[in-house]
Amino acid sequence: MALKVVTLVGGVGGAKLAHGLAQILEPEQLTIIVNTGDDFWHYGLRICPDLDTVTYTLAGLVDKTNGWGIGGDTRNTLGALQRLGVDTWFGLGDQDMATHLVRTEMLRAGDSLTQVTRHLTNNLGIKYTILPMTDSPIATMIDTVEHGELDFQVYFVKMRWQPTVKSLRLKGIETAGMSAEVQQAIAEADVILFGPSNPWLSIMPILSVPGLKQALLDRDVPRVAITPIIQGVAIKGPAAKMMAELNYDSSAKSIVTYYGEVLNGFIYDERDADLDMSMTRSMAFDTIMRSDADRAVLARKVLDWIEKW
Ligand code: FO1
Repeated sequence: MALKVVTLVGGVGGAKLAHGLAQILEPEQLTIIVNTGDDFWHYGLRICPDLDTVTYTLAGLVDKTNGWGIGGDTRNTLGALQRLGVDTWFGLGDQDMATHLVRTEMLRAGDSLTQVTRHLTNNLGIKYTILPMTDSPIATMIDTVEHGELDFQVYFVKMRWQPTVKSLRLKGIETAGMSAEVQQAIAEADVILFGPSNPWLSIMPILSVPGLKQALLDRDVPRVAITPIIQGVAIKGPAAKMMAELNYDSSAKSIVTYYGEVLNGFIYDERDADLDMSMTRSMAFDTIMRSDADRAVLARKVLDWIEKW
């Protein structure tokens, strides 16, 4: 029987790993569960940045420089909004806007985010299953020293993650639940991979969906994270800065500490070969994914290592 892999991811880094896995696995072997804590309403549209980043990456549409949005997209609509006096701090492209229009219309008509995501991915020719972590609307809120509590995208994009983080809260999580699709994917997984995404901003929201962490713990299978931190630095985004603010050492080791029992294996970067990782089953690889080929190579190495357990 073919190996079934579930990967938990946020945006850009996680999308790269998902793309690597998609290059080496058949569609029925891979399910990608995506953070939706970054989702928000903007200009009357429902925007799901991490779902879209994963979708555009797998569809080969993503803007390769930013890692999000659609390559070659224009911003005429934002220009027109600006002319009408609107503050256009969130960079929505014209083609990207089509995704949000379709999603918003379908949600308003009563479809679930899981159904909407299937519709979008099917139409973009993606054969792999991309699932939102939950169908309930969740909002990651960031409590900051300078500005009090901020909506995620205000903190992340408008303020360029400069405010000092005190704590995080997931609005709506108490009443959220796992979809049948997420439950089934986890129940059938032979391997669970935590993408090289920000553990606090991207993976913690997924693990906080009621019942989800326990569903993972119930699976006696490899549950392996890939480090988003190399030599104390985040490949992209605020992970290292946030770790310092939340009183963690900005080291790959702190990622293992943070995840705790939900992991039983860890991939760190070979540039961190001097770290003592003896507290968990671990392996060092080159985890930087510069090219499409790098993604497949890393995915292959991770699965080969796991198969030898
Ligand atoms: N990130 C930015 O830094 N600036 C933007 O203007 C921006 C726009 C944007 C539009 C659509 C989309 O799907 C993602 C977008 N992102 C932008 C990325 C996104 O906000 C973050 O990378 C994630 O939420 C964090 O994973």
